[in-house]
Amino acid sequence: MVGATQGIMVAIRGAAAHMLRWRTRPRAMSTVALKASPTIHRLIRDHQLEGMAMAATGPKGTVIREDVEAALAMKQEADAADLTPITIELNPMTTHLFEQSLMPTHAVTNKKELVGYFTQMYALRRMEIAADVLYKSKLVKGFCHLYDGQEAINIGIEAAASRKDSVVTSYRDHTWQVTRGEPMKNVLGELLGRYCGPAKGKGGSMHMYKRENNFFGGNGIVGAQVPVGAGLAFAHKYKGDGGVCFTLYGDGAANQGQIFEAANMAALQKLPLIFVCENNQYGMGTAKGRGSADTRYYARGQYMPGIKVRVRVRVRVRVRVRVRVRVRVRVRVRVRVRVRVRVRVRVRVRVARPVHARHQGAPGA
Ligand SMILES: Cc1ncc(C[n+]2csc(CCOP(=O)(O)OP(=O)(O)O)c2C)c(N)n1
Ligand SMILES: [Mg+2]
Repeated sequence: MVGATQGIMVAIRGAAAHMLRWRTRPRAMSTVALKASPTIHRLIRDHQLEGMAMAATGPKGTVIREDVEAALAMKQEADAADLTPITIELNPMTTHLFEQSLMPTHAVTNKKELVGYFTQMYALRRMEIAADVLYKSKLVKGFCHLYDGQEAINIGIEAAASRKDSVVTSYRDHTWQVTRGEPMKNVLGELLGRYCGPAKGKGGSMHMYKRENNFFGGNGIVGAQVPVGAGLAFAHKYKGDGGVCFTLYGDGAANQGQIFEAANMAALQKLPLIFVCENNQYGMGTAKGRGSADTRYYARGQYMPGIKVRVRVRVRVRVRVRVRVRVRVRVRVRVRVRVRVRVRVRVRVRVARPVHARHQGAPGA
């Protein structure tokens, strides 16, 4: 049993390390297979052409300088194509107390940026799936709250924010720890109670934290992070460092009294605070309509401007956050997450033969 457990852990660690490569270093493929002199190998490495198909026009099929230069030209051409601007039309935004004319109608991006976002979201999804597997293997002690399906909120906000802006969130904090600079293997290590984790393995799933990059956790008490966010925003204003605070909470938490208290203080003191209500339609199995008298979360706090964002298109999150940063007003962003669950049920029907048939043999037997 111990052997099996260790085996699973080694496999997960290996998977995490593999997934991590997008953050730590570009994928380097061996150039040893190429027949070339050490100088040419160095040239290939310097131009980051490892793994790229390349002609070998030198003597005895060796790669020579001209081949490397041709490959470099091809790469530069492809890179330039990846930077061609792509314009995405945005649906009209639903807003509350917000100057409609300030709302952008389109976003400009490019292939490189989009692929980058997708790669990050995909890696985060894989990490959450690994955490899920660990949890279901009973290797994670305590709680384990996943963020799969909501990665776009994380990547969208991070695309518009900088590390000088602070973030505080609920217990769905694994991916935030990664985007704030923690290697994935440490996040998974924290779940497994390992010393490499951000809380030295003593905090577990809900207690990620990275002070040096302005990530203030990971909070297990529903809604408790919102007043903390108001405090962080106050610190930004007091220090005059130009930072803003993103405080994230769920649709279930949105009905808590402390959210309204924090909103009142933030509005009174004009704090650089963005309330992000992540509406995944449920609070512990209770549908939003059964828990909230008003489900227009972006319009809560009648004195605060708000924008409703559908995060299926990540660019929208970035655009809206950028709008907020530009106009320097407090904004309540309501993020609606659409979760699709596909359940496959396999039903096996067995029809027992009637008793008399069993005794007498099947017809024709
Ligand atoms: C003060 C407090 N009350 C109750 C709970 C138990 N609890 C854990 S998660 C949860 C639901 C929260 O729903 P929501 O805010 O929508 O977040 P989601 O889990 O959907 O991201 C509740 C009630 C808690 N952790 N803290
Ligand atoms: Mg919810």
